[in-house]
Amino acid sequence: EQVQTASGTGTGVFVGTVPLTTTTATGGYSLKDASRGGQSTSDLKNRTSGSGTLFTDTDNAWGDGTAANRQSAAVDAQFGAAATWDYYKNAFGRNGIKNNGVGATSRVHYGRNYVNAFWSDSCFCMTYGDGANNLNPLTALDVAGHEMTHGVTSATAGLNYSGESGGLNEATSDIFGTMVEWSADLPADPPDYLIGEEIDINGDGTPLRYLDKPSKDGGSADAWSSSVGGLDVHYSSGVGNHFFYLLAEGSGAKVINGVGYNSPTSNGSTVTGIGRDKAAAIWYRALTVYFTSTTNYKAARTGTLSAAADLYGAGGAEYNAVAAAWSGVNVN
Ligand code: ASN
Ligand code: ZN
Ligand code: CA
Repeated sequence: EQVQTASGTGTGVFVGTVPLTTTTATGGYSLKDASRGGQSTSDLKNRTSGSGTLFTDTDNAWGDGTAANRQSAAVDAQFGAAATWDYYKNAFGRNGIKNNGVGATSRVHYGRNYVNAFWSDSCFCMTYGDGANNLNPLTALDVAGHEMTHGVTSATAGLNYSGESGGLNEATSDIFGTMVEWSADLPADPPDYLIGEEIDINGDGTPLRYLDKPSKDGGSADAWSSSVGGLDVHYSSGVGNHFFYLLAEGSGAKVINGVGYNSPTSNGSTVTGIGRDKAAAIWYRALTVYFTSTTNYKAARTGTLSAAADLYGAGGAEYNAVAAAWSGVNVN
């Protein structure tokens, strides 16, 4: 049977109005993207298991921007999966999470009042709760990129999800979730170095995490210490997130897209950034060539230096910036 792709439009809770590649189905369309490995989104209908029901629509105009419309969160999830697919393809030539052309599925409306989202290797899927009051879904673009990147990490370095390797696993998801947001560059979600700022999970406008100064979340580490491996992986990730911000943007204060950042180094040194695209390329090469399941922060320094040497030359400006950024988070 021939798959007929169609050009739809969706209005998500967070992504605004965006194009969606869909599939013609009996009586209309299904939310499945044959141009990106068959990625699709299904409705769990507040259950916590099963593959849910594939979203369908009669006119190929999906969602209305409100969380009360069941399709709106699905638009966010489906667009997030597409943007993440496109980021890995365009930046690194990676053809899906496993680099085999196969797309992942997304499930929305998991349980009730569930304030989280997660990746699962076993279903090769991302799952999103509807958050507080069941009307605040966790489907922001950086979160979609974060969750899907857990699949990439699992398919490559396989960083164990505890101790320092767990912090590196989480940082990898925050770094590429951020890169997905920058690559999509949506008017409805201007890119930044914050995670989950669109969700307002704390009810006071603050994001889940800050890459420039991770301790602003009240728990994350700004720099390495011998106790960092004992923290929750969403806090030990701060060392890697702060390294990435310093490498991309440099130390000190600046305003980007109207958001103020201030990123002091732990040793008082000044770091000059090399830009986020080069910083991401170095992290991606380290993840896919040098990191293993047991890589710790000291080994991440070595691996990213090797990656920088491969890509830009040993002893060049990029290589030296990697060394300086790690020293700026006390990884020596
Ligand atoms: N949203 C969380 C994450 O992806 C779920 C978890 O704790 N693993 O990190
Ligand atoms: Zn995560
Ligand atoms: Ca963000």
